[in-house]
Amino acid sequence: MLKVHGVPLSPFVRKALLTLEYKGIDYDLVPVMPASDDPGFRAMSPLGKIPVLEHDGFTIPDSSIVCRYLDRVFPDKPIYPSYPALEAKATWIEEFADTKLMEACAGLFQQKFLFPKLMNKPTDEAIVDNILRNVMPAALAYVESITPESGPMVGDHITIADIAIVTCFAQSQYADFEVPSDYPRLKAYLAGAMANETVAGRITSERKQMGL
Ligand SMILES: N[C@@H](CCC(=O)N[C@@H](CS)C(=O)NCC(=O)O)C(=O)O
Repeated sequence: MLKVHGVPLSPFVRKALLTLEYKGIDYDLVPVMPASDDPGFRAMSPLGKIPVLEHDGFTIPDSSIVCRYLDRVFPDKPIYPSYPALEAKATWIEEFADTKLMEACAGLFQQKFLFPKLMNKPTDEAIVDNILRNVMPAALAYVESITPESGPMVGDHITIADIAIVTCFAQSQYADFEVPSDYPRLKAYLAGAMANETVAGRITSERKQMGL
């Protein structure tokens, strides 16, 4: 059985799980905390990051590499377009989501949910303020500018761009962050994306797994 090492509330683990579930591939989730110093985990993930994929004795870390590997090994319902310009666009959006958008969304999650609700640590309001004033608006403005009037982010079917964007906003939902109405295309896109069967199912499962 294919295994994913990580925890369900990690947005990068969620990216891999959404890919597996969208494609209908069975897997086991092996619980490992981020930055775990377990030697077996470090051998698979030298940077100490989750997720790690384990498949047929082969292991590989990093959600982007994992998702691309899964798309090659399980080509049904492809998530990387075959047309080069669309593939480049989808992987660029994945990169933007994994970096700038994630900084904003995961930062809010950490300060407003993880620390106060799961780790008994105080929220740093200065960090929250900086995210809301500076980091988030710039990220939202860019995503709004590339969001189509309707349909998926790139081309005519779900791609890694949708999966990478959705996992970010699934993260910021835990911090009760709502996209303001100044970003109407993104807001409409997210309403549809969050209602998608795979996405809604994943969020329900992770909440249940975490007892939330
Ligand atoms: N580029 C990596 C990022 C993964 C990542 O940052 N995972 C976080 C958890 S959400 C982690 O394991 N952090 C531990 C650390 O940075 O030490 C990917 O796409 O998988």
